[in-house]
Amino acid sequence: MIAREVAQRILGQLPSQLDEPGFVFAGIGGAGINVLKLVRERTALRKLAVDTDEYFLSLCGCQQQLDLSNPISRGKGTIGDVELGKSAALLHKEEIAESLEQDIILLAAGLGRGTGTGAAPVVASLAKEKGLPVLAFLIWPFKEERIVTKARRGLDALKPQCDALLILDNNAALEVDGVESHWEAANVVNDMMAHMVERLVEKVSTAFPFSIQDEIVDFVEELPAANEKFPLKAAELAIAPQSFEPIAMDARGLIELR
Ligand SMILES: Nc1nc2c(ncn2[C@@H]2O[C@H](COP(=O)(O)OP(=O)(O)OP(=O)(O)O)[C@@H](O)[C@H]2O)c(=O)[nH]1
Ligand SMILES: [Mg+2]
Repeated sequence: MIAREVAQRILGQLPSQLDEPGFVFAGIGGAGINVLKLVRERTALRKLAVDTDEYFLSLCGCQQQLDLSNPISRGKGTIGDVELGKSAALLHKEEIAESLEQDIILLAAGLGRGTGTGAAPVVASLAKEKGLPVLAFLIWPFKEERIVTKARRGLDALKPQCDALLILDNNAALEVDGVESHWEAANVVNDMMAHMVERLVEKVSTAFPFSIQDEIVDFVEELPAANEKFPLKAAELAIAPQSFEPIAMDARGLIELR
């Protein structure tokens, strides 16, 4: 049911005359870019790395980069300041909008610090202004970071700008067998998210134009299975704020969102 709704929302926004849908995958901030780096090159999408951290961007190896650092963070990232992340993105609105020349926009960001949390809603809203479907792949922070309030606010800002949101929880990854550190948990999440992005793009691109709706439905329905394979406890999918209805992939790990 939800899967079909996601598919319809996305399809409803694609132009009727389309050869094959093109994807942009924007990794925003450190976590988003780490996921972006893992998506295999043969995946049919255009990668875009967006950050306020000049040094991190210079190391990411991504061909297309948007450096939001000037003048606001002077190259150094926002050090957790969400308002700074937002202002940096607003100051680079035109460049961001120009870089979103595709049919479907995928975003990845970690919530709770400055750049991903502040800039992702701006990127999503610019895509929406162009009438493009936006799917956000988000990472929920570790409890120990004590940034849940900021993460939640970021999520609230993003929800109205996205057609679908999928959240993977770093805390859940800590409980995966064999994971012994926060670093390893973060990597489990990154791998799983990169895999999901690849899978979605592959499915939609191969099916087009015949059964794109079925493929998106399939992708959403497949998530619990993917979750079993990568035994994360919480992954959620939500559609639009009005009908925000998290699906618990595993009830034990459901993130409290309200
Ligand atoms: N799974 C995973 N989580 C990460 C990773 N890096 C950071 N995080 C999480 O994502 C949250 C946001 O961190 P970053 O993406 O580094 O922050 P940012 O958006 O670059 O913001 P600033 O550096 O403050 O400007 C963190 O609080 C972590 O919980 C990563 O590689 N993998
Ligand atoms: Mg950063």
